[in-house]
Amino acid sequence: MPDPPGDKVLVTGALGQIGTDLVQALRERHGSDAVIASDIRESAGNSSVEGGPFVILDVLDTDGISSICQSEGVGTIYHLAALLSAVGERDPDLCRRINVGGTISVLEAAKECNLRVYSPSSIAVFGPDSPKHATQDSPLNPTTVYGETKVTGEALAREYLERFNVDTRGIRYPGLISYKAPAGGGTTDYAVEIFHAALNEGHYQCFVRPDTRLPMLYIDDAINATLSLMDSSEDDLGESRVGYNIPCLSFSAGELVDAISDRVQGFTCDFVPDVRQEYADSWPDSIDGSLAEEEWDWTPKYDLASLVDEMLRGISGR
Ligand code: NAD
Ligand code: AKB
Repeated sequence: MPDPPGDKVLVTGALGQIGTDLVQALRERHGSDAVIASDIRESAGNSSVEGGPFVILDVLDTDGISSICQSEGVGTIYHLAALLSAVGERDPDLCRRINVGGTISVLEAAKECNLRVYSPSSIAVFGPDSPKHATQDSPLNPTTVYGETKVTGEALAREYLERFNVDTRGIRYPGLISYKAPAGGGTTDYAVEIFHAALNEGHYQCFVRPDTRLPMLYIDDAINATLSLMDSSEDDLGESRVGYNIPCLSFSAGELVDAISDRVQGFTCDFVPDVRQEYADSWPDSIDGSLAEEEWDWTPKYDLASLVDEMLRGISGR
């Protein structure tokens, strides 16, 4: 294996919901110039990402990824470029091309340049045959194309680790809740949109039923878990390192509405389920993250009340 070209960090899909917060956190740790944000679209208006180097990069372009890593001295890629469930189910071929093809491109570049790779998975790897409280080893038979691409992503990461010794790691993120960037077209987007609607319009039309319960996490906890996994010694990580369940919250859309109503006077919500209800129903209500807790000692800080407080504070700029 050659030495990695350097110790800088490249983030793909950096303008998305997670990238916007992750790039900022990585720049606080490593310095602005050491973190190269990239996306397929222009960065205009994304102040978190604009505080340092940014390049246009299509994640399907393996040579482009290798060339940036070599010329800029990159040692680690955080691979966030993907299509999420709602957008992905509308165009399954494109979803497969970007999610699976993009992951292969990144892993090929990592093999060539000896890079470390963080590639997130999702609770969407589970399907209707998994228990409602899904464990690390519950069956992975998703009914969404998005979920299939995430199962394949974990398999690819495992293959590159075992066959080519590429240091690959990943977390099965639950629905993530943040305010710095809009949610990117997933089923759990209602849990983000609702806060903006509550403060701006006083009303939200929710696209899942009030009893829809899903695993969720506040973004600061998700970023913290990501950095904590990447900081862990390889010796501590077992076979699940490419797709850890992590400890997280579990609440229904109705409970979220109640928590917001307690804090935003006059807020109302009605429920008009659409096709995304089907995707949500195919996923677990909660997940068991005890393996992540045991292997790399991680637990979340935010509960539903503090998450709601932070979201309302962040959006209203208090
Ligand atoms: P997002 O949709 O907000 O952002 C994805 C970014 O990828 C976008 O900025 C988009 O422009 C970019 N992109 C799309 N096609 C590209 C291409 N060909 N080349 C380069 N960039 C491209 O997604 P996110 O919420 O930030 O999610 C990041 C990762 O985390 C994804 O793998 C997603 O599956 C996973 N994840 C997210 C959540 C969540 O709740 N946000 C939950 C589970 C897993
Ligand atoms: C989505 O809803 O598609 C994502 C996810 C849980 O993977 N937020």
